[in-house]
Amino acid sequence: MPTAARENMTEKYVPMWKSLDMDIEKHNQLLNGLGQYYTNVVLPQRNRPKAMGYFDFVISEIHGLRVQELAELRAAGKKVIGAFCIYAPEELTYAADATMVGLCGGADFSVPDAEAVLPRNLCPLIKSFYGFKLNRTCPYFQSSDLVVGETTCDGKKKVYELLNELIPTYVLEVPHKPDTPKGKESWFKELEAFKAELEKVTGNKITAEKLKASIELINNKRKALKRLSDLRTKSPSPISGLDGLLIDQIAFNDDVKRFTAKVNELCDELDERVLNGEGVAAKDAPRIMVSGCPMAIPNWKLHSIVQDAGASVVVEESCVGTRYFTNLIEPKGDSINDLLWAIVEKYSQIPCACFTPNDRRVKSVKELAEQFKVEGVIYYTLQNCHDYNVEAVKVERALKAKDLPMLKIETDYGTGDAAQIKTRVEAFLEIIKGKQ
Ligand code: BJ8
Repeated sequence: MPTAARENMTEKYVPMWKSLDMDIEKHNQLLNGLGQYYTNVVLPQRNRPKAMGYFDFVISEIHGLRVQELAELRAAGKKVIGAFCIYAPEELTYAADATMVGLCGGADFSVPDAEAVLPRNLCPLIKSFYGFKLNRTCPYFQSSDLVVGETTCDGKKKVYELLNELIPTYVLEVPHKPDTPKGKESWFKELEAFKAELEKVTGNKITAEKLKASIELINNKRKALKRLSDLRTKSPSPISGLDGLLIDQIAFNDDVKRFTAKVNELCDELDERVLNGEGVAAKDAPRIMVSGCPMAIPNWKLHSIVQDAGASVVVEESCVGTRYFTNLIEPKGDSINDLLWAIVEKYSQIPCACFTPNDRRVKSVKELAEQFKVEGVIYYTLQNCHDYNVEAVKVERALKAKDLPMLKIETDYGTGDAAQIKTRVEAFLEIIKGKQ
């Protein structure tokens, strides 16, 4: 966003941010940094679809207009529920007439504040979100009436205890063998308990009718994202990896109906591009899958490096990516129990590395590689994320058997290693080109 526009926005929303008890001075620093980063990294991309204008607008107003919408919802008596994981059931939240927003941290900005309390050798995603709550610069945290954590990785689980000192934090007990009868039984009970909690917090009863409607609402969002993802299987891809990632990130914060409509509008434009054989990268640009830890806003580091090196990221095997939208919820009946069981079935198929065994993910990586005609996989691990770090062994073996090269990148949110990553990515792309 141009500096003048940013300053105007800052002025306009100060009273709202103050009412949310935000640290205005620190928040200004954050906005300036984010605005410049977006202007330097995302906006200069060539040949972007016209419909990306909406998503650029969303980002430019991500701490403004969208937060104002949430304030209006709250003024009308509705609740905002913050979440950190795609296991937090959006469908139940919307069925309670509440709104869910993503709170995962993707910025280095808040990490020093978190490190004043937490150990340094902890995953940056966790330090980032905890720091944002500590330093009061995230309007989504400040707008949340309740946050929902989950027992996935140890780092998150323990930080939720500390987070609960700052904001009411409800922790879902996610089974670590979710795809077993015992796991599903236990997840069903957790959903029942979460339903009761939502009813208590919102004062609204979750009826079968409401839950059915919200399942359809979220299914439609997932369908639109899947449609967009399917378009990236085309060669050349009609949209850049960075823009694809951006939309997957925005999916966790925008108004669901509007977002779904805008993604479908974008897909209509991309359909045209595909018909005309129009793409965003050179026809022979290596097609890359990024697989691993989720990339929360504004984590665009790896994608921009890969794109600048002349490759095309065509798919993210990630929770900010295929893991979020691959499966829909398909109820087999109309009762609350039927609907809850349908949610259990869908969520227990999410192949997160926190669970064991997680062969479903290895299978998914292999299938996506074929479907997207991928020529190489960049395995992305955040520092100190043991689950994804260890699971790289199995993924690499599976890819080797398919003669697909894999590059493992372990990084944080800082820019200190960008030059080194760039060199490694360039060398990796040379290997791929040698095979073309
Ligand atoms: S379902 S991937 S969104 S837990 S915070 S595990 S990076 S050490 S985010 Fe996740 Fe749900 Fe699983 Fe998906 Fe590692 Fe960091 Fe833990 Fe992380």
